This record gives sequence, C-alpha cells and structure tokens, in this order.
Amino acid sequence: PEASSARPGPMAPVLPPCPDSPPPGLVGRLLIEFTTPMPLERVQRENPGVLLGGRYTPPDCTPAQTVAVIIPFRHREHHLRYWLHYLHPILRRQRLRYGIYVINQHGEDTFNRAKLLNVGFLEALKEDATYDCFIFSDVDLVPMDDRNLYRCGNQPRHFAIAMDKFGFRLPYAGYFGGVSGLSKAQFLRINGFPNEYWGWGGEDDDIFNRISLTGMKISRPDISIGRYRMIKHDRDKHNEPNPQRFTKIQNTKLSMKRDGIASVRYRVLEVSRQPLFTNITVDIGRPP
Ligand code: UD2
Ligand code: MN
Repeated sequence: PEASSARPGPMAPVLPPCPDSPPPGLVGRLLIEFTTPMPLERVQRENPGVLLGGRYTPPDCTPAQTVAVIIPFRHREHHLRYWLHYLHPILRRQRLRYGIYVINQHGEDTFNRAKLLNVGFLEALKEDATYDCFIFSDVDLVPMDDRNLYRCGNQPRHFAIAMDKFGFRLPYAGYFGGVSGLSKAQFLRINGFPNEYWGWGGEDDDIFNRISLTGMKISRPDISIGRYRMIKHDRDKHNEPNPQRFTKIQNTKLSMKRDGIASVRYRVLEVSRQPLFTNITVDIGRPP
C-alpha cells in the first residue's frame, strides 16, 4: 500500500501555457474562395487532428481559454463545408482549445438566429462545463486573416468588422452582426441574447444595445485584420425581414430583463457528434 500511494499516476506531461498573442505559426492574409467543390470527406481528410464532435486541443501547450464556436443553422450544408474547411486550420494555428456546435433549427417555421445562439450557449456548456468563451458565427462568414484571434477578452468582441459585401468597412458604428464573441460572464451579464426576434434583422442591434446598457464597450480588431468574405446567397425562405425590428430595438432596456438566456424555452431533438462538428437539432417553437 505504501508503494502504491506514493507512486504518481500515469505521467501526464505538463504542457507550458500556449503563447498569448500572437501565436507563432500564423500566416496572416489568406486566400479565400468559394468556387472549388468541397466534399466533406476532403475536409475530414485535411483535419485528422480534430476529434469527434469537432473538438480540438493543442498537443504542445495549455490554452488559457476553452472556446465554444456556435453556428445558427438551417439548410446551409454547402456553406458549412466551406466554413469547416477554412476555420479548422485557422483555429488550430491560433492554438485554441475549441469545439464547434451547429445549432440546427428543426422544421420550417420562421428562423430565429438569436434564440438558436442562446440554445448553443446552454447546450455547449452541457457538453463541457469548462467553456468560458463563446464565439457566435454565421455559417457563411470566413475570416481573410488568421491574426483575427477567436478569443475572448475583457470586453465583448466584434470580429466581422470589414466584410466584402460592405466594401470592407464597418457599415455603422453600432454594428455587431456576423461574428462576435463574449466570455461566459459577459454573456450572462446581458441575460444572453433576445429570443423574440423572428425572421431577418434587428437581433444583432438588440445585442449591441444589451452590451451598451450594461456599461460594456465593444472591442474590435484592426480594420486591416478584421476582413471577411461572405459566401454569396439569396435570402432564405422563412427568414423574411422582421417588420417589428425597428420598434423592438427601441425597447431593449425593458425587454432584456424578461427576455434572454434566463427565459429561453426549447426542446433538443437530437445531438449528433460528427467528425468535424457537433450537430444539435432543436425545436425552438414559432412566433406567437
Ligand atoms: C446579416 C448578419 C447576421 C444577422 C442577419 C440578420 C452579416 C454578415 N450578417 O446576415 O449576423 O444579423 O443579418 O438576422 O451582416 N441561417 C441559416 N438558415 C437560414 C437562415 C439563416 O442557416 O435559413 C443562418 C446562417 O448561419 C446565416 C445566418 O443565419 O449565415 C444569418 O442569415 P443570413 O446569412 O441570411 O443573413 P445576412 O447575410 O443578411
Ligand atoms: Mn449571410
């Protein structure tokens, strides 16, 4: 008994902390295009280090954060393949410990991006309680520079600031769409995202309001680094512009108290761990 109690367990290597900023091995500006066909088998072959469910941990260092990437989704398989093809190698070079969660809205009722993101926050934490940073990304947005680090800081972060479709400029000062990141504490501080924006638009402005109203400030990368390509697409069916969005974003101060992560109701229909991502199909109901 003495001997066994004194013996340490199987030797786990003690890894040094991952380099803080910026990790060596980044390449900078990237060539991004969406014309080469992108079968999922190819993307899997190119990313052997990614574990089931789209999990990855650097083999040679210990990252400071664990990042859950949350993607709102329905009927965009073609976009998802490009996203996975480009993002897995980028996130790996950024020395992140991460997991990819595709939150798939079940059925054909009106799409609700922000509610899906709330679901992603809760479901990712059920998978791994150590997630402390949440990156919310459209499925059709690919960064053009790997120095745009998908991490959280001491303020909420907006990543997609210079998109091709907006002429590589911020469309307006309060713009917070596309790709954003909040720590667990920051997300809870704003009561998460609104659940009541059905259809296209407004939900990103509501999130911006929540952040401002709680006294936080948006942090952004340099304009030359926060560049993105969006895969060209038409407006989806059942995601028509929400006519209520203009009045709703006037009322964030009141609505954020009752509507958010504390009040979200949904039903998980399936969790499926794919080689490059975890798919969570969810019934989020329909507009009242
Ligand atoms: C803009 C914002 C987006 C959001 C949206 C308004 C940019 C680049 N992005 O996107 O963040 O604020 O306006 O709601 O400006 N989706 C599906 N299936 C659908 C519908 C939507 O998967 O049927 C997901 C998908 O991840 C998509 C995202 O929702 O990228 C946003 O929808 P969009 O791409 O149609 O809207 P877009 O490009 O105007
Ligand atoms: Mn889009």
